[in-house]
Amino acid sequence: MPKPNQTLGEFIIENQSDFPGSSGELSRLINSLRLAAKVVNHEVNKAGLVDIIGAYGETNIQGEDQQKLDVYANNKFIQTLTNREIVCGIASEENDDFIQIEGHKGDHQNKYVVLMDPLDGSSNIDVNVSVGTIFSIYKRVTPVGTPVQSEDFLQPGNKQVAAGYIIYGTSTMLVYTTGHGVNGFTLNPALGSWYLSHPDMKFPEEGQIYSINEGNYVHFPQGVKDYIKYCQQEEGNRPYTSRYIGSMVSDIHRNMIKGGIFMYPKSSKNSSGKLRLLYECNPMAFLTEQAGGKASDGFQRIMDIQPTELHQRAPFFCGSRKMVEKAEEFMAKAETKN
Ligand code: P6P
Repeated sequence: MPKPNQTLGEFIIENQSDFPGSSGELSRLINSLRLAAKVVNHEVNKAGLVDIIGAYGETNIQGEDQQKLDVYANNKFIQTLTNREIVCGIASEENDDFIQIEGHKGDHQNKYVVLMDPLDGSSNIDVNVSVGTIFSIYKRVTPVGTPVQSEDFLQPGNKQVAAGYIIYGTSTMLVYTTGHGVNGFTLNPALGSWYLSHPDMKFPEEGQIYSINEGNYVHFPQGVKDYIKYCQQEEGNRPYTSRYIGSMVSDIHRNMIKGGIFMYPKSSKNSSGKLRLLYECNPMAFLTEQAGGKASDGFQRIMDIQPTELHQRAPFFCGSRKMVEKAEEFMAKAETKN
């Protein structure tokens, strides 16, 4: 049972038995992510000091080449995961192909693969809006040797062994699941320690917040338009409140705490939506379901989709179970009319 103010390290040790047969690798993997998160957090929180750290493409006062923060974050997570001898491969939004991690024995024996969006919403950094890192962890399918994309990376979301996000907001939090519920840890930057601030997080079954970029309204499918109108009608506990930050981790984190639905549907502009299935939709869906919520593409469970490409996109409806079910009703109704 989670203990309030427990440190992340204590929590991982106490719950090691949750991962039978992992002999500690998965715990070490979570540990390496929390280390990288601290380093990235420090850099993200300096982002406003462009004059000191220098904008991308320039050199900072130490004469170092300034990297874009998403490139910086990507490099930090890859470097940390590589050094820890736990993963045999990493796929990232920042890299066209996955990265093979040979391991010190040069035999690719490491058991896990990680897929990540190292800094989602990075365009918000310049306007001081919170951003996030999203990660998804699978056990490799091929027994040993160089990982194979189709086998080890293109796994459906229902095979994830762990997933989580780091949100760099008014405080920095690591929220993750290993299939045994969702727990949130807040970083105390003075001590560099993460404390269990949100034990056993649960998505409220119902909510009154809907999150979608209504600027795309004219491009949405009829079912989405009908659901948005439903949210705005004066009836019962409606109209709902519209809240859209434009940073998915922040929008879903808020909705998980307060109740709500986040939608990035397909449109006549984006035929499969904008969000990436493997390292944005699937990890957020795993967390959402573990917290009692629901995540679909408007019709089918997101985590049941069999991926065919590393960077493929998917329409995304995620949040309070009853709200997602209502949106799916509108999608189905509009579909039958077509
Ligand atoms: P739009 C950020 O770029 C992101 O990938 C998600 O974090 C966010 O929900 C979405 O795109 C915002 O996209 O088209 O509404 O600006």
